[in-house]
Amino acid sequence: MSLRDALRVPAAEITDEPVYRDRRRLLAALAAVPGLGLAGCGKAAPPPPSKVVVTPEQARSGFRTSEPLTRYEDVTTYNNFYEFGTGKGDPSRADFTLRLKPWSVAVGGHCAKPGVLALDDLLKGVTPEERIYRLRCVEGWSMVIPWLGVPLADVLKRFQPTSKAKYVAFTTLNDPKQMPGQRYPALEWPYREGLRIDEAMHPLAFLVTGLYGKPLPQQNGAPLRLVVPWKYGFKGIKSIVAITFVESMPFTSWNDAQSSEYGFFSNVNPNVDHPRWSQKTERRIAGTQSKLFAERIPTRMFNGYAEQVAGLYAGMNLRKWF
Ligand SMILES: Nc1nc2c(c(=O)[nH]1)N[C@H]1C(S)=C(S)[C@@H](COP(=O)(O)O)O[C@H]1N2
Ligand SMILES: [Mo]
Repeated sequence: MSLRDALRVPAAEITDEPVYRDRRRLLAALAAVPGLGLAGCGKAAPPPPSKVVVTPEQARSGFRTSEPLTRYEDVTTYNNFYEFGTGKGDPSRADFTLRLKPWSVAVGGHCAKPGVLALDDLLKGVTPEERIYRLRCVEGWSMVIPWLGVPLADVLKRFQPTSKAKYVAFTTLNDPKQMPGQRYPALEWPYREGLRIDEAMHPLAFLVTGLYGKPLPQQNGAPLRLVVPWKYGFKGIKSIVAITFVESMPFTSWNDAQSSEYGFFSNVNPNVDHPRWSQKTERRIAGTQSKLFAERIPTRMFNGYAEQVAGLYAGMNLRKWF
């Protein structure tokens, strides 16, 4: 059985060979956990499954969608990661300069149990999951990606944030030797992002260690990145080295670069255009659709996750707090 089959068979649908299939799924999940050394070494990635099977429960939670997946080859060659160049093809063409081991994450600020943890320890005991999320970039393209990772809340709770922790700030590695694009002032380095604490604790907020059952490639934010599926893609900060509980709205890179164009919240919203382009539609790069000519589809409020997240913003003017 191929990995692609393993990924498309939800546990509930398994009727034959249950042990074998479960093991394949587990291996795929574990491959994303650093330190376990189960990474698929250099083998070509599988093509996307033609149809992903999603249980009603998974659909209700937003954890999986049955929309056609974006091909592995597109997910890993059409990237935004300015630390490795500003062109879409730059990050995947870059040398492998990131030193992934050891990798540690400093968790601190307003919490009872701050610490600097090796990545393995940060994730220890938290069960890895596969989530199939839509990713909508503020530039107007989108993908559907099977991520591997853990709910952000499960990790954050262990540090026991205090009542002063109103926001969570995230920081990317700052080292021009490992990230050659940092020699150029494309953004103010290190890349920084942030969430309000209730957003960070939402079950859809995901800390990602892999995709398509394999460890995260450097260009997708190895070894640890954030994915917040109802927000524009730039909130999904890559190669995280620090997580800090803070009391006031933190500095975020794109908001600082151009606050009239990139808000702190950056929830996907087809009714609030970017000053220089419409956000009503998007080019969906998925299935057989190529990057250049992908079909335009309507953009959905909160990227289609309104049912799950609209409550976080009840009473807020989303034109003001864009
Ligand atoms: N550190 C860092 N994180 C980043 C970026 C970046 O340039 N640097 N780009 C962001 C943007 S604009 C998008 S759309 C997503 C793209 O993720 P992907 O390349 O895995 O699709 O990563 C986000 N995270
Ligand atoms: Mo983006």
